[in-house]
Amino acid sequence: MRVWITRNIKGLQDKIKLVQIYLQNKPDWYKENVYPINKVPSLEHNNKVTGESLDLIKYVDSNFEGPLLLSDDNLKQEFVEELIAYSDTTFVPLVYSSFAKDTRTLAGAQFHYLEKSLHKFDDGPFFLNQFSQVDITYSPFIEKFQIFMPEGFSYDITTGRPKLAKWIEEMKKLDGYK
Ligand SMILES: N[C@@H](CCC(=O)N[C@@H](CS)C(=O)NCC(=O)O)C(=O)O
Repeated sequence: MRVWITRNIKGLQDKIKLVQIYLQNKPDWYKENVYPINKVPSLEHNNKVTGESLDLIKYVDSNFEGPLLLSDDNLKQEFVEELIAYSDTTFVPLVYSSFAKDTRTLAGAQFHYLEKSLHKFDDGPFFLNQFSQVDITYSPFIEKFQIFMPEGFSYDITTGRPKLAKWIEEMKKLDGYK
């Protein structure tokens, strides 16, 4: 979803073709001829196959046309890199593991971190003032947690977090994301 959104937001629907892989029944050709790691996503471009969603967001952003999804301000770009790294090392695993423990406290700390980060450059609904790679990085996870956590744990991730609520609302307005 991260790479798919990147492709759509950059208007690359005609340049990058989607190939659906059923994860419960992966075709042999995918592992044998495309991506031996046998996970999604992967992208075949210039006779080379690249994997890892976070690497691919950056790869698609810098190797294809369309609006650049990073900042030319060094301080902001540093913040972007920090937040992107945080997603897979900390945010996602800690929210998942919170489902088996003290969900409100442990997951709450992670959503609080996002709320605080959304306040850092207080000039737009996104993490930076313009839409960027960070928004893409978190979006597939937040959208699922937002639906699942009220059902599973009576926990609304946006309560007391106006920035996060606004971010979700603004994301839903983007065609490339929808
Ligand atoms: N760190 C990798 C994770 C890739 C990954 O685990 N993909 C999952 C789907 S989200 C997958 O292909 N699962 C199928 C499997 O492991 O058989 C990334 O971000 O691209």
